[in-house]
This record gives sequence, C-alpha cells and structure tokens, in this order.
Amino acid sequence: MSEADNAPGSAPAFTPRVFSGIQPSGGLTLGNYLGALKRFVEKQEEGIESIYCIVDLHAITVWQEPDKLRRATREMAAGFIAAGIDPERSILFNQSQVSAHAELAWLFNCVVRMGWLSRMTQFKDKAGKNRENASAGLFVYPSLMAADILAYHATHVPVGEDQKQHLELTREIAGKFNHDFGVDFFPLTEPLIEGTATRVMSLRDGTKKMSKSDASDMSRINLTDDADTIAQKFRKARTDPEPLPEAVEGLAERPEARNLVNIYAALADCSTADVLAQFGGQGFGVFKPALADLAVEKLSPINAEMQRLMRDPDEIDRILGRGAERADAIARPILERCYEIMGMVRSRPPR
Ligand code: AQP
Repeated sequence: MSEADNAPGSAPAFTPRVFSGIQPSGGLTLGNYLGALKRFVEKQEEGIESIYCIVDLHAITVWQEPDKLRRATREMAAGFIAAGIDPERSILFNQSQVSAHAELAWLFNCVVRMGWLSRMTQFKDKAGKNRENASAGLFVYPSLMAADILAYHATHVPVGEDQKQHLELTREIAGKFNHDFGVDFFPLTEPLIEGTATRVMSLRDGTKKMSKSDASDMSRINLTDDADTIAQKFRKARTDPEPLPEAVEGLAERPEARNLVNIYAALADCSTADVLAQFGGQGFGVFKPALADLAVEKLSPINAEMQRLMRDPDEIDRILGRGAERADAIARPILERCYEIMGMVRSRPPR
C-alpha cells in the first residue's frame, strides 16, 4: 500500500521499492559503476522493484552543451543496459520525461529550509568560491533529489558515500512534510551504502573522489576506455614507493594504495583482506598490471555492449520513452495526492 497516506500514528507500510539516478554530466566512470550501477543490478537481481533514472534535470544545474547532454543521456542509458539493467524488469528513463519530478521538487522547495540547503557540502564544493554566480538550481538540487525518490515512495536508495548527506536531507523533508500536514504519506527512505567501493577515489589524488567532470581524464577510468587506456591509467596512477601491506590496517595512512586495493576488491567481488592475502608484500609493479587486467576483463564486455547499443539511438530513445510512461504511472497519483494534502484544488479532467 505504498500510495496510501496513513493517518498519523498508524504504522505505515510501504512496499519495498528501489530508486536511484545518475547525472548525464559526462561519461560513466568506474566510480559510478562500482558505487552505483553494479549495485543497481544486484538490487534488480534480488527481485526488488527498481526504478533507475538518468537525471538530466540535475545535470543542467551546471552548464551543459545541449548536443553533448543528449549524447551523454543516450550513452548512459546504454551503460545501464550494458551493465545488466533489464529495461523490462526495471524501469529505466530520463528524468525530464516525467514532469512529476520537477513539480514535486517545487512543492519541496516550499518545505525545505534555506538553512538545511546551506549545509550541503556538495553545493559548497561545486559552487566553490564563486557562489554568487552558481545557478539557483545547484542550491536547490537536494529538493529535486528528494522529489526523485519520494515521487515513487522509494524505500531504499543505493548510492555512493558522497550522496549520504543528500539522503539525510530527503528524510528530513519527508519527515517535515508528514509532520506539517499530519500524515505518514512519505516514507523515511534508507540509503544503501554498501561494499568496498562506496567512494572510489581519483587516480591522481587519493583524497579526491573519482568524478566524471574532473578536468583530468587520467584521474578516472571511463566505461568507454579501451584496454590500452585502462592499463595506461592504472600504470600512471599515483601511488607510494612501499609494497602493499599484509593487513588492512596497513592501508590506513595510504589513500592511493587503499583506493587501488578497494577497486580490485570491488571488481573481484572479494574483501580488501582477500586482496592483501594475495598481494601483501608485493610492489605496485606487480599489483597495477594485475588490477588493469581485472578491470579490462570486467569492463570490456560492458564497453563493447555500450558501443553496440549506441549504434541504434532510436531504440535507446524508445526504451527511455517507455520507461518514462511506466514511471509516470507510479509518480503521478502520488504527486496528485500530495497536491491534495497541501490544499490545492485538483478539478481538471484526467488527460
Ligand atoms: N567516485 C565514486 N565512488 C563511488 N560512487 C560514486 N558515485 C559517483 N562517483 C562515485 C555514485 O554514482 C551515482 C551517480 O552520481 P552522479 O553522477 O549523480 O553524481 P556525482 O556523485 O556528483 O558523480 P560525479 O561523477 O562526481 O559527477 P559530476 O562530476 O557531474 O559531479 C551516485 O550514487 C554516486 O554516489
């Protein structure tokens, strides 16, 4: 009964439903793959209803060249499918095709407090020193993210570590809405931040997140990189001169080494300790080529499938359009109920 607005005090029962999104603000990185995509596929395989969204409205909070945005959106859809998202079993679409996201975001802009938004570290990081010149959209980004999730009454959101603060804000918005209107209408969504690669770091700086919009292409592995490029990027990845430690504690003060070991563990589906049991005591001259081989083995089939899918952009658009229709069928009634709860007259005949 996920669409019910329970009376306050009664125990709300929300059907388990997963939602998550990725911005088409560039190509998919290994960070997006390990921190998000790979785990989206796991959720799908667990049989939980899953909704995955290419969040183009989020991407335009910073400047996007229209042609590049269109291409990145299709490429990302190809990446989702190539990584294992089945658009029949899961719902896959781009955000701007379901207007409930933008509408609910406006309602949430009137619920969220300026002080809450001001605390968001992602805004501070992305706006940098030139805050006056940042788009207003970048500031209210978390309202839109809350709308993405709550328009589906999603109960679980698999994300990387960097999104934890936004998920907490989503819970605060849901809680304030429920409290202000005396309902238990929105669930308090749980973030799912799991695995050894919840924060994949830059290959050039182990203290910075690997990011698709980093100026240096050498800082990241792109899912579209060929085998030689992957090998070269790992070979040139910044490390220290020490051999790998035998125990996990030995990685504590070594961010670059820790990052590469975590990436290996996530790709091999094993623990950091397992990786060190195999490579502890060995230098990067041995470990980096082994890591490159593993990455090529796991990523090459995805890359090849993405390229195949990208040869038929009409088919990708058809998949996204169909996904948007299915998403709209869930989100629209939730949004309508939300308008009613807030006191809006809704008398237009249904389209
Ligand atoms: N380095 C990362 N390690 C683990 N998870 C990551 N994610 C992103 N980078 C890493 C996860 O991928 C999902 C989609 O993220 P996003 O594209 O919506 O935005 P982002 O987190 O801001 O990613 P980028 O690559 O840094 O994009 P830009 O450069 O455009 O800002 C999220 O679940 C995120 O946690």
